[in-house]
Amino acid sequence: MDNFQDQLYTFIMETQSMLRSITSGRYNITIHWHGVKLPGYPWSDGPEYITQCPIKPGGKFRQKIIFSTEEGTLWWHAHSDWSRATVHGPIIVYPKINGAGYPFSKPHVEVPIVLGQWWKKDVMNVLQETIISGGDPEISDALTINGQPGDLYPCSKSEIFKLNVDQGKSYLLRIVNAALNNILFFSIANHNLTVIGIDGSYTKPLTNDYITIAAGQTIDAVLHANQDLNHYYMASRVFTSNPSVSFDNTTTTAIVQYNGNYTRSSSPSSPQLPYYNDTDAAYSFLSSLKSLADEDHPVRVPINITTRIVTTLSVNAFSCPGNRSCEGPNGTILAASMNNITFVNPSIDILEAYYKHIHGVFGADFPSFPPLVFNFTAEYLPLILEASKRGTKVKILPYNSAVEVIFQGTNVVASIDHPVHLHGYSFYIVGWGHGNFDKDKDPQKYNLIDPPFRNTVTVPGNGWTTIRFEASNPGVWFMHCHFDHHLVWGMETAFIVQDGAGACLSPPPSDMPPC
Ligand SMILES: [Cu+2]
Repeated sequence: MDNFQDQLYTFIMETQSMLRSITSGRYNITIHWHGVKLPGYPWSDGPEYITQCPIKPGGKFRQKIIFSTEEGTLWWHAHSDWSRATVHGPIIVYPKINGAGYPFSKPHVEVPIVLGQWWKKDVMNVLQETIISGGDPEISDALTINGQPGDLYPCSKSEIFKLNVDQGKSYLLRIVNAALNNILFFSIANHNLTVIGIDGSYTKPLTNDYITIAAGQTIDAVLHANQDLNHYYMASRVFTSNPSVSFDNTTTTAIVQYNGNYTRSSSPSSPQLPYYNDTDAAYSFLSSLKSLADEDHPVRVPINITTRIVTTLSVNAFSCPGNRSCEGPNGTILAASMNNITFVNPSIDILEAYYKHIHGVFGADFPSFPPLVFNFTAEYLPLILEASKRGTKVKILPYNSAVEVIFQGTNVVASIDHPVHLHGYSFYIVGWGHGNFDKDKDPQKYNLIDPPFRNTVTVPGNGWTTIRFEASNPGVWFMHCHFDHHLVWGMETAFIVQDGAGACLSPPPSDMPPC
């Protein structure tokens, strides 16, 4: 599998590409094109048991990747087990050749910056141990920048990633958070970053001395090499609103090194990263991001909502199966849910079952409202709330529905931030807040003018977020927490968007991997 890592695909907007995945590893695999909308063609989307069955070792599968409105940095990654820890890389979509071009002065150089997470152990064993123990996953041994942990860990000094820059030039950093279960702060000593795009969509320029980027998200940011000739650290570490849940508390570094003849300081200066539980720093950055919203990049927020879904995001706990004690709280086995449904993978993929009208694979009754209403963010909650219901439930959306989803984080078992990713769409993030969503007061503060347009949204621990999108892309589209342990625990569902006038689900290719 290692030969996939960090392969870079670049695309011009509105092209279609064919890529053939041939596995030579020991594990099943699927590949997801994160943020690519694949209009009417979920067959290439990748999540195992949602839109395809996995490619078995030695198997082949040709994926057609259809681009539409994406522009900027996206990424691709494995979407089976935890193989995306190493099987991933950036996707760069350039503006159309005769189109509007970049909505900012074109940087001199562009550089992918892929943030990752690394275990000394085979990550597949970490997954197996997590499933068997029922507890939190073993924390990673390192965070990485472009595959290297950097100077603050043993063994990385000679191979630390170095970005050599010319004074006076600008560098477009195409930043991907490929970590399995972290939200990260990232910063460069003595330099600001000017964010110009997120998740393959342009933003109003936002200059800051750090960024917050959740697992699954991408950020395009311009670095101006406008400081004294020297060398400077770039660094990244975890943000978590709940440090009582164990996390990798290390810091990864790389170096920005100015070209020229000069005497360097003995060691590079370090950036001031926000503290790991600095919730204000994390969310003030995220809520400062606005869509560009100009003539060439119009904003179309759905206004007259036809489908409203309120869903909780919870960590859950079941009693340990068999006569043993699991490593979850009080000997339980940890799980997770949306609207109290802990998602169970079906034996054949949902897309095939939907397309071929095979019954008994999934239920279409994902609740539109939390089945149990309580004070979701109360400090103490009765233990009886910890158990969820297992099921394979999806939500059917009529074509062109104007959809609003309100995610409500809960304090069941433990509150934590959840980066929720929707396949097949980007959505407008119209509002967010700490505590319980207030259906009367909070919508009055929605941003319907220039909200950020993303494919992955960070829902605050013990907080809420509202997204809106128009269901104009027929198919089966997965929605899940992008922390891979929460995904394994069941924090997911899928939308089935029905066909409509002029937009239909395409037939499958002939080489879909068999179940
Ligand atoms: Cu989560």
